[in-house]
Amino acid sequence: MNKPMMFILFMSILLSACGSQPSWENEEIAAASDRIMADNVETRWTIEDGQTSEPGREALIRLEIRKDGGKPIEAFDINHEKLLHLIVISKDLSYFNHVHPEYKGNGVFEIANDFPAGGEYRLIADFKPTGGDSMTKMEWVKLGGEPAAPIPVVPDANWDKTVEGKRVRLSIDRLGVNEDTTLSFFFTDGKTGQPVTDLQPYLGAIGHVVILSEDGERYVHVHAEKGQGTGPNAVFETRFPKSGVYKIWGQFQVDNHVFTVPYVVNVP
Ligand SMILES: [Cu+2]
Repeated sequence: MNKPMMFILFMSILLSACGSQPSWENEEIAAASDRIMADNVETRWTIEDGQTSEPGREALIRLEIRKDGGKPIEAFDINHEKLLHLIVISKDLSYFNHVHPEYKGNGVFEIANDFPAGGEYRLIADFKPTGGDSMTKMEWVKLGGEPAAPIPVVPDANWDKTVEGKRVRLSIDRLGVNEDTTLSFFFTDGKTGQPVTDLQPYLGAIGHVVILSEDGERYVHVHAEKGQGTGPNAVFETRFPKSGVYKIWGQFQVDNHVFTVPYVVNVP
């Protein structure tokens, strides 16, 4: 081997040594920058109107989840027992549905939904790509057909509701902007007044609470406190981002049946 060849061989060994030594560091950096964050995720929503006659109409909701480069996100982690949680709310907040679309592969989720009328709906998806953050993506969609007459969103005079035979009283310890607060639901039997002590876990917690601002723009995150029993109390933690009117939907399960209790509150 001549001298220039020796030199090239030596340099290439040196370079490959330099290149290989910190490669685990490079991988870590790559992994960190590959971490899927909400800002790097795009969702494309489509609604395929069914052929059913009004007022009730079934339509297929399709959600494609992609990285901002356009590649589908393939893998999702189970979060609260499901790969994806979808909330469907009418523009006037009178209609609420919480469903779990089927994963079709290639970042596509689908579910048929029975909409009460045409018009605008807020779709809210909660999911966690594998190796990424938990995230929420929201979209307004418009369904063909005649919209229902809007029902005004009016703050409740009291937070004492009876739904499907259960009396549910809500108390909120601090109702202010950007304050950590707790929502406590207290359950009694609507007829006997006896405390309800047989709440069943729903999606891995004592219940599920959704909060949306009156204009549909702010979806407020709520967490059930850990280690709760089976009633008569269910406690959740949250924080309201801005003053205004919000609707709260509490979902609970008794006798393998989920019921939804709505409240409207004004955050001063
Ligand atoms: Cu869900």
